[in-house]
Order: sequence, then C-alpha cells, then structure tokens
Amino acid sequence: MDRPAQNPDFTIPQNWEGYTSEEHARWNMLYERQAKLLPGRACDEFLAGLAALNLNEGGIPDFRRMNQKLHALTGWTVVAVPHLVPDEIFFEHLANRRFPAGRFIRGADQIDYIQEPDVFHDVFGHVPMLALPVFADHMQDYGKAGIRALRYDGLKMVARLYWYTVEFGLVRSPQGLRVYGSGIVSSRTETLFALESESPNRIAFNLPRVMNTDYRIDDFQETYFVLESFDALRAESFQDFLPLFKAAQGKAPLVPGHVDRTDSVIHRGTQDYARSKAQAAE
Ligand code: HBI
Ligand code: FE
Repeated sequence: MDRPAQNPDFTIPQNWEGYTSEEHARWNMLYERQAKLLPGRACDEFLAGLAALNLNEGGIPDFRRMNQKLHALTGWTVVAVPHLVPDEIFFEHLANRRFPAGRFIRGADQIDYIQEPDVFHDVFGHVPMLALPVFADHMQDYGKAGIRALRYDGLKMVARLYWYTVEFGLVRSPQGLRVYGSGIVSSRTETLFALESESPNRIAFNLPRVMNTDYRIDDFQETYFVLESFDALRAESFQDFLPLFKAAQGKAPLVPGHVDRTDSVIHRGTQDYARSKAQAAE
C-alpha cells in the first residue's frame, strides 16, 4: 500500500477490493461509535448528510458508490490520495469540487489519535457536510481563495480559516452549540471536549479574528469558534482576502488561547487542560 503509482494531481485508485476484513471492521467500529455519540452533539446538517450518503453499508465506503450519491446532491466527488498533498494541489481539487481523501485507515493501535488524515477522518468527517449545498459552495470558494492566497502570501491566513471552521468548527442551533468540524466529529474525545469541557474558549466566529489566530495541530484546541449559520460562513468568506492579508503583514498572530476584548465570548475557558499538558511537558 505504500508507494502507489500516482497521477500528476496526486490521485490514486482507491483499490476498494484491496481492503482487508480487519480494515472494514475498524471502519464499522469507528462509525458505530460516532453514530451513537453525535445525535444531539453534531448539527442537523451533518447528521442529514451522514444519513443521505449511506456510509454504513458495511465497511469502508467504496468511493464509486458514494460518489454517485454525493455528485447527485451537490456536484462534488471524492478522489483518493495517498497522504497529504501539496497545498496548490489540494486547493486545485477543492476549486473543482473534488475532495482529496486518504484511502488508508488508521491502525488498531491509533484508534483515537492519528497524525495524517485517514479515510475515516476524510470521509466520515468531511463528506457529510459536502452534501449540504451552501457548504459545498463554500468549500469550492475556499479552494479558489487558497489558490489566490498562495500568490499573495496569505497561505497561513486561509489555513487558519479552514482549521477553525472546516476542521474544528462549532455552530449555534436553537437547542445549543453543535459540532460540525471534521476533526471533531471524527473524534470521540474531541467531540466531548469541544462541547462539554470547561477548559476551552468558545468564541463567536469573526473572520479576520480567526485568520489572525494560530492553532494547535497536536492536541485539543484551546479555542473553538462558533458560527451563527453556514449561510453566514459562506457570506463572510465570499470576499477578496487581499486587504486582510495586507493588514496582517508584519503583525504577530494571536496565540491559540487568546481572548480579546473585542471578542463575543460564549464561554471563557479555564484552560485547565492546556495548562496541565504544558506542565506535564516540562
Ligand atoms: N492534503 N490530503 C490532504 N488533506 C488536507 O486536508 C490538506 C492537504 N494538503 C494541504 C492542506 N490540507 C492545507 O493546504 C489546507 O488545510 C490549508
Ligand atoms: Fe480534515
């Protein structure tokens, strides 16, 4: 599985027939665990997308079958890639309504933490939201914005936007806060932490604020940003980011746990978790 022949756009065949029964069983276990946890915690849009795509037909989804459903809903398809792809390749896929997904599944010894996105994170985590038209359009806009960002020194800023929304976003619902970010919904522990822990900040989404805030890649977030709605995300993101890139030039980004006096704070975190982790590392 380690060095498959690769196209210039980094795609490879999924080779669905190549998965072992242990790998399919691992998908089923992860699926069942999250499907039980997410009602009342993930937003309705995510749960509707998950239900529409039949990702529990038995084992790791066959992208060919899944794509028939997804493409009919929003014009997106999922393509298999071996690992993380270069930024420009990633953005080019998104700008053309293709989502690059890892085809390997995490090992039995890494059920709760993986470094690189596997098929469970990429498919269970990302694809349900791609079945929602406004989010599907936003993801394409994001790909186009990413291509421009590479030209204008804005990569870090668009990557932060992606991180704090697509990967680790929360959204308000009439019944309370809900998760939709793929890094959260594909993780049992982070679903509970993001919603129920006293430790992290929960702050209303604000585009320039988010684009100027560093993030952690190796642990739970110190701050989660909360959308009013997916329409609001698309509306705010559908703008030329160039003035924002320029305004940020030469300024240090905010640290992940920062709370600003201009923030609309929903929950001021204790940061007990981050502090205990930092102490343990000393
Ligand atoms: N590649 N396969 C894959 N998945 C990603 O999420 C990804 C990537 N390459 C680059 C990248 N993400 C970043 O550019 C964005 O998250 C900003
Ligand atoms: Fe992801």
